[in-house]
Amino acid sequence: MQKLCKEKLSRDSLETAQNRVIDASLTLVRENARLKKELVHSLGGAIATSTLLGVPLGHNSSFLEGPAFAPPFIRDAIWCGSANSTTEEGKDLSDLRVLVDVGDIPVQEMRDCGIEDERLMKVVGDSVKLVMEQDPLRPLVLGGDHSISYPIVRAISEKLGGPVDVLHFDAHPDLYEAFEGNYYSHASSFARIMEGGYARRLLQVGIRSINKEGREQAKKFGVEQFEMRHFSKDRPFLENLHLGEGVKGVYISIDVDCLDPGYAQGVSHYESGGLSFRDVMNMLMNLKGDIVGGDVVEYNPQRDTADFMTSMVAAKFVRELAARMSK
Ligand SMILES: [Mn+2]
Repeated sequence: MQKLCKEKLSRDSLETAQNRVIDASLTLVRENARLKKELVHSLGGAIATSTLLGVPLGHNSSFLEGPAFAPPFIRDAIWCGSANSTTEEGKDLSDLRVLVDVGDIPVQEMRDCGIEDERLMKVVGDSVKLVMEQDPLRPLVLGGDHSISYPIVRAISEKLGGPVDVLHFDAHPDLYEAFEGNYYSHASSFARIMEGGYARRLLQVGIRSINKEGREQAKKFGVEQFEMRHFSKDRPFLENLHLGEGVKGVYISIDVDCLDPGYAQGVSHYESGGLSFRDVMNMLMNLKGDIVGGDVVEYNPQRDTADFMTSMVAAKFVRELAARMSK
């Protein structure tokens, strides 16, 4: 931003121009969401319609930034002709009452304008709120690195007027106070969520890369961590979860690296000894609770196999989560 200022524009006129770009981005989300809501109503309405919102943001990753390119790959895979549009429990994703899409936030374009993280994260949250304003739409966000879960959960909690319960699938707890000095790091998003009071309970499942700080932060925030080394013992509990009672509902965050890398090579952080896709599905399918939003993050197409197999894995998470959220 300083560079842009020095070259051509005063700080004030730059900020005015940046705000116009932000407004244009929010207007596109708002109008898309409004149209999709009208279409859902014209089909007889729904109680909850899963709404895809892409956040192509990868610069808060500590290792590789490929998740910035993920949303279009996941969309392609959702609608890939090799599969049909019916989910495992029989929902038809081509029914707009089940699933709609409001497109991507132009993250890179905003960064090119010198818009920095504090405002960028607010745009992510404001976009989520614009989706929620069009009842029955509920946000299902395509990442992006995991830093985006913070503004999403913050926005949902602010919009609903209280905390939610968060079910978080990941190899990593993402609880660093500020990873490598980055307050918005993808490794710190759940510290931000907990210190903000946006979650009552945070359940982390699939954890197998955790150090002293991760355990101390979990203790400090009262996080319920379910480590892979105890998974066979925890499985009966995790396959019978009832969350969101007495708060504003349940939020589900799926980091694709919760899976063993044998199931999902297209991620930035390979950590062996992870969950199978079916393990996650068993927990999701049996979960009782009102799902108010979710994300699927950390898919990295730049690390995927030549035929983009992991895009199909991320897409199946999205498809099945969309089916669970919609009603
Ligand atoms: Mn992770």
